[in-house]
Amino acid sequence: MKNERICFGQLIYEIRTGKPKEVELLTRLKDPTIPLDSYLSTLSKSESLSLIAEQLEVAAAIHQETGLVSTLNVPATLIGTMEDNDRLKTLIRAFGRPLVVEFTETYPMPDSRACNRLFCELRDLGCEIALDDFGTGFNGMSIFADYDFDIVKIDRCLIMDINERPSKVSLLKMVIEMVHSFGKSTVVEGVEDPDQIKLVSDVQPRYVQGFFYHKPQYWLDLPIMSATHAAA
Ligand SMILES: [Ca+2]
Repeated sequence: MKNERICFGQLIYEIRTGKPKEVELLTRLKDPTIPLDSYLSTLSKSESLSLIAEQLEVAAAIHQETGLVSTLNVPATLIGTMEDNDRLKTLIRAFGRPLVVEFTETYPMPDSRACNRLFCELRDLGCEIALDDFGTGFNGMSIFADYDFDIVKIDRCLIMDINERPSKVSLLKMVIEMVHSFGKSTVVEGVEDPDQIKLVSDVQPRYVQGFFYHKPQYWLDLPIMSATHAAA
C-alpha cells in the first residue's frame, strides 16, 4: 500500500563486551519509489507523533522479549510549543520503559533552554537523550556545552576512508576524548569492515553500529529476536 510504513532496526554494540546494548528503530516505506527523507519531511507534527507511537509499540515488544532498550529518532520540529512537548511526553510516559531519544544535529539548533528543559523532563520519564549525526551540522564544539545530551552519535562521515587517512583516526580520537570529558557517552556510526572496527576500537568509543555487524532489517528479523525465537 502506498506510504505504508515498516519498522526496521539496527543493533548498537558495546565495544568492551562486543554484545548488543540497544536497537535503533528506523522507518522504512513499503513503496521503494518514495524517497524516505522527503516523505519524513512532509509529515505533520501529528503524523510524526503517530509514527513515534508505532515505534514505541515495537520498542515495547523488543524490550519484553530481549530486555534491549530501543532508541528512537525524534524530529527537532517536535521541540516546539509546550503543547508539542506535552504530546511527546504523554506517549513516552504511557510507554513506561527505558528509552533513548535521538535528536538530529541541525543548523541552527532549536533554542538551548527549550531543548534542555524538554531533555530534563524526558530524563525524568526514563529516557536518555542522544545527539544524532554529530559532525554533519556545523554547530561547532559549543554544542556540547550548551545542550545537555547524554550520548553523542558520531556520524559516519568522520570514519569514512579512515583506513586510508590516519589523520582521521587522530580526529576521531580527539572528538571521543572530548565528548567523554563532558561526561557524555559515544556511539560511532557507520562502521563497515574489520579494518574500520579495529581502528575505531583503538580510540575507545563506548558503542558502535554499522554494516560490519548488520544492515538495518525488519525488526522481527533482527539477530537478537531470531535467537530468542529459535530458543523458544
Ligand atoms: Ca539516528
